[in-house]
Amino acid sequence: MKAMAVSIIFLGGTSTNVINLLGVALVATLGVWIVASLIEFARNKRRKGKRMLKDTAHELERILIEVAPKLKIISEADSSLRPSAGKWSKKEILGHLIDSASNNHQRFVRGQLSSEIEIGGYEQERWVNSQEYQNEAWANLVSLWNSYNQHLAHVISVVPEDKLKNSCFIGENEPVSLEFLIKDYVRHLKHHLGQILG
Ligand code: NI
Repeated sequence: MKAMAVSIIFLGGTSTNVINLLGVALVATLGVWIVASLIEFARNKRRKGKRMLKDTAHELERILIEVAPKLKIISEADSSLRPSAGKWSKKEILGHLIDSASNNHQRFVRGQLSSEIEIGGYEQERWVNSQEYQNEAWANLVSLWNSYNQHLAHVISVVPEDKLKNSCFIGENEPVSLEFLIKDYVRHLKHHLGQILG
């Protein structure tokens, strides 16, 4: 650029030419800088999204490895016990977590298919009652819950990071992002596991 400016002066250009040329150079440099910054910003955002997905999938896998053996040794009698009238037994809490897995499986997949989706909510008490988890074998529930979550950990790990901001309208609630749903799924799971193992 300096060489060009010098050559223009040499060819008889005025100082106005030089100032114009410097102006163009400045605008071009600024333009390049802005584009480079935007590309870097988008790259960082993608990296952050990818990291969140990998971390969440690993956390879920770690929970399964740690918790599944503890669940397996709980007896049929203990798992059926309701702490008080109207409170869920361990079987019913784990059943609720299976319902959460199956509903969130739908959300995690459908939530990738378009930037805005509507999905019905689920009535948690009625789902637990209508399936009579209380009358199902504990070992079967533990096995289903464990396998379903192994699959969900895989599903989470392969969500494209550019889908994380997709909006999901669930029932009558305010829309939430797919990213929120994924994080909230594991938070909810930990909460109920605490009730079973606490
Ligand atoms: Ni719950």
